[in-house]
Amino acid sequence: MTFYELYLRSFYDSNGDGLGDLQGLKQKLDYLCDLGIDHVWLLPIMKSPAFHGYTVSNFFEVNPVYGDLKDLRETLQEGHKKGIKFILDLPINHVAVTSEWFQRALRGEEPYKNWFIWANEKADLEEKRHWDENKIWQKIGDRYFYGIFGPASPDLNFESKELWEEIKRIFKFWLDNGFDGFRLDAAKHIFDFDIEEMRFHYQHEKNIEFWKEMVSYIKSIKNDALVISEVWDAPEIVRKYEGIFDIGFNFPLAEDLKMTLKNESPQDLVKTLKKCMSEYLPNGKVLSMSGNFLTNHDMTRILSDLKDVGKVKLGFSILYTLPGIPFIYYGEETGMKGIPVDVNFTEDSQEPFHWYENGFGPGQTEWKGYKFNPPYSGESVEEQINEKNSILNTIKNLIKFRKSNPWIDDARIEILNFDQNMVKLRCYSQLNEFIAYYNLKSSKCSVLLENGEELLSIGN
Ligand code: ACG
Repeated sequence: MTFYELYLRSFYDSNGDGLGDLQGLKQKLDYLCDLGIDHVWLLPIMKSPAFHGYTVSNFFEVNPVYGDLKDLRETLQEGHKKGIKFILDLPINHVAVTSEWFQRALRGEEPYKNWFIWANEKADLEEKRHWDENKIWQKIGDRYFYGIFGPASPDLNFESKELWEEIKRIFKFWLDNGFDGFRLDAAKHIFDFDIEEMRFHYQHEKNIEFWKEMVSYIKSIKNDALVISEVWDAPEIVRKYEGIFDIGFNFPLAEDLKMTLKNESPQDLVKTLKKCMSEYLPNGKVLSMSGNFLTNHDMTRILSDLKDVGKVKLGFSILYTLPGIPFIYYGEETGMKGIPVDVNFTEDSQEPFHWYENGFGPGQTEWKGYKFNPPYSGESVEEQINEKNSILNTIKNLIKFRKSNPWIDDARIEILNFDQNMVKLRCYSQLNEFIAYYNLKSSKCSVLLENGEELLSIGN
């Protein structure tokens, strides 16, 4: 499987309003096929007041700026014909303040008022979430609601079993409309609050119970539906969720790989790969597949982070030769740049995808002014497509290699040796194997091949 994380608003515009849309995606499916992509993770497309779509105002409606259900069904069908499957990002931990559910709750209507968490005298209104300085209680009128992701997104209260049934209807609705699975946003946050104590507290056991029921429901509707979880945490927490989902994003691997590339350190890569084998990609013991990636929409783009095209290419070379399921975030294949202000303001890592050298042309999206990716910055498809060594063509070749070797998804790895420049790795299954040489340094180095005869010079 080769995944592409796609942000519709920035992709391809079919009706000239500057915003990417579903018909635009349909027109550009061949671009994805040509890149070798067979799975698209579509960032949220439901009705939402927010550019990112993670605050949903109606779970049963396509955001009108992207089209309607007919456009969706047509696009998915066309993609299916071309061998592409689509995974919908479904953020169900919270809703938009503007959603009917929350508005009715504010009016005190049953059952909605019980679908949210309201502060009482026990609540510490100054309590902050554990990863930054943002408060967890949000003021509305003279009340406070619990909103771990900020004032625009009241958390749903999953103590209410009716809500579980409502969420199942949502999953069914999107499967019935042609999706092939889901990316489950904020999976560790469904139960992250202690109602008795009125404070933030992860309840992993309850999350697991919830997700087991949801996943089995999803599979009962479509038995080959793919379910991917986002649990952004340390390996010991991620491991608690092992086996419940088909794929779990491997955040620790992403962090370690980027550190390794920055440090140009073969020793670090060996450590990362060893960890891979024992901690986050345990050979032979994998219950959920490891979702391997370098960046996503919440993060600094890879070229802005590593600041070096050679390192980016090496990063993807490692990614596409490791067991697990490789994901690429749109625009990384052309070397787009972007640094979000922080995880709360991510526009700058979601800029319009560049089709044309001068930044204009049919289908080009323009919903946001370029901050990191101005025209003529060399990272458009138009500029890169015919340049043999462009990032685009390098990544295309890597994906082509990966697609023609699907056995790598659940292969094993073994570190053969390493020196001050390079790491030599064997990736193997019962029937197949290859040897990979990764030169971590910015300068070229020589490699003595297995047959002892040929000397290759690898690197940038
Ligand atoms: C998802 C989406 C994101 C979206 C939401 C909300 C959730 O990808 O685009 O925001 O729908 C936390 C959550 C994630 C969440 C990110 C943004 N991502 O857990 O679900 O925030 C620590 C915490 C993590 C935290 C991370 C953020 O543990 O929980 O993610 O920090 O940086 C080591 C540690 C690890 C630590 C990392 C990083 O690895 O082991 O624990 O993670 O270092 O320090 C969207 C918008 C937002 C909007 C929201 C409603 O983007 O702007 O507010 O929707």
